[in-house]
Amino acid sequence: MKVSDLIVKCLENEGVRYVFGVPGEENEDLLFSLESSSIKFIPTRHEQGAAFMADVWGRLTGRAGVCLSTLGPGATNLVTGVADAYLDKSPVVAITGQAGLGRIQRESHQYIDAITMFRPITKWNGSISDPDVAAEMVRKAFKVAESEKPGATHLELPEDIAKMQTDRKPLPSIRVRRPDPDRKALADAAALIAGARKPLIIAGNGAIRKLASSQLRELVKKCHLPVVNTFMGQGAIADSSPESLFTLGLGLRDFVMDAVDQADLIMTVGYDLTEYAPQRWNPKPERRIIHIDFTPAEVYTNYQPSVELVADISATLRELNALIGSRACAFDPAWYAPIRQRIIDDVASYDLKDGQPFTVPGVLNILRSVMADEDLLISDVGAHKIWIARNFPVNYPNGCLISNGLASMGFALPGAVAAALQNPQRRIVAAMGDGGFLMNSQELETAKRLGVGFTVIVFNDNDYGLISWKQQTSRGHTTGTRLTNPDFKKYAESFGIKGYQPRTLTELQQQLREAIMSKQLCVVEIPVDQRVNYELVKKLDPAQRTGIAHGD
Ligand SMILES: Cc1ncc(C[n+]2csc(CCOP(=O)(O)OP(=O)(O)O)c2C)c(N)n1
Repeated sequence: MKVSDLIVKCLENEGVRYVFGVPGEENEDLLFSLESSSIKFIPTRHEQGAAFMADVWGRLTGRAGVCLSTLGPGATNLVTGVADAYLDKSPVVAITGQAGLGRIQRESHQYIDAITMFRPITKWNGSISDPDVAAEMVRKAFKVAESEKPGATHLELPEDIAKMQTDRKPLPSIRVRRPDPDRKALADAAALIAGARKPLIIAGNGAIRKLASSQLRELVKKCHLPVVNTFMGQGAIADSSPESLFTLGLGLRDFVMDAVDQADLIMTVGYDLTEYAPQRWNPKPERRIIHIDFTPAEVYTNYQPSVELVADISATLRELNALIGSRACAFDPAWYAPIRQRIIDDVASYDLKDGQPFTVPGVLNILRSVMADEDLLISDVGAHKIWIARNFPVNYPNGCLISNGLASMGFALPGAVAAALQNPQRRIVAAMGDGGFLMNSQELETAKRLGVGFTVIVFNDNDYGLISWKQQTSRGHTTGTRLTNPDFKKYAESFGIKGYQPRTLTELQQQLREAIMSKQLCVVEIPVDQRVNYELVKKLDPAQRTGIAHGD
């Protein structure tokens, strides 16, 4: 069999349904092999869009999303999306074409060393330099990408190898069971919890993978343990439940920090340091911490766990549930209930009033009332992301996706394409700033061509808003952030899709509802007032002059 045919057989064997990408001369054989397979090749308008689609497919399914590019410029265009999957722990297999083996030893048209380029942003990568190793390498790319913690892998396929013959077959894809937690560590953790006065859980990215959230919810309910989630842990427990203290992750001292400060024991569940550095919530390293994750804790002065439960998170929480049940451990919610109430009241205080300018948190309150729990909100990166993380209650694991490891603008719109393909019944809203929208708005054409439906919300402040927010707060003025924009309604219409431009509160409410309920591809441009950002700084910490978001 031809190598490119074998690779496609291997992809089918891995359960791949879509390959997102841009064609080129050097991936031609693979494209034609895909043509006669059960896998659909989705041409995108930029390789970055393809990588973000694969990234979101991976987040939602737990199975690797696949993106494809040609060599050189195709491969460099994939980089941001692949890096996003790598830092956000999403399983992705990126495949790039390459020049034939006969010309890569010398300076050569479009040739760059893609293996070296992808190495720091992948868990593993390699070039298929022999027809007989192709099947093995594809299996390895999927196994490594999908095993905890998931991430991106990369395969390079030189064009001459793609045409060669081999008699190898796809390797079976066998699910590997993850280890159970250690007995002694479990007992130590249970004893720490039983001896604590004010324990608190930080639920991170890992808490929404591999069914961990149902066990977490059980433990939390039984013991009335308060939970804060990171941006990417949204929905691990329902924000509607009395134990939720919403989101941790703002550079500012948000209300939730009162609970984190008071806690005498912190139990982290699937917490990724990439999202929010420990010194931000744990300035005193002596605090007791229980680390529950698929992998051991990073060595970090401000993160020195007393116990590490390194195993499958779901299995660990199940065991802990059983152990703690017999100790009848229940905490009094009185210490954190007022903090939760303060957060809820604060969110409600942003309800929009007639005649007032629109604000992101005000729009989010309308969105929350229109969207059902199981609907999906995908956030891009910017000031709106801070508000989405802080003010948009999530009751469903993966009910809100945020790129917060790499925190790359341009993620949401292509992400929504993949989410809509993955579940055409689901209502999906992709929210972004005017900056992020025009970074990848070309994928509207991909969505339109595919016939998928979702709502794009563009929060328009004619500005790289988050950067202005930071600059203004730290220096009193802004530079290099102002933008001008096209007419977004006409822009949407030029793609043959509906554009909305609400200008009054009634129009905003009606048009948002109409857009979301229609499940049609459309763009809603909402002008937003930035002053609410500066007011948040004053409200949370008038003395604080720097740091709105962590590392954006
Ligand atoms: C690809 C990329 N480039 C630059 C940045 C730095 N950055 C973070 S937020 C931001 C501004 C975002 O502006 P916009 O999309 O309009 O959203 P807003 O902040 O106005 O809500 C920038 C430039 C980034 N995170 N990702």
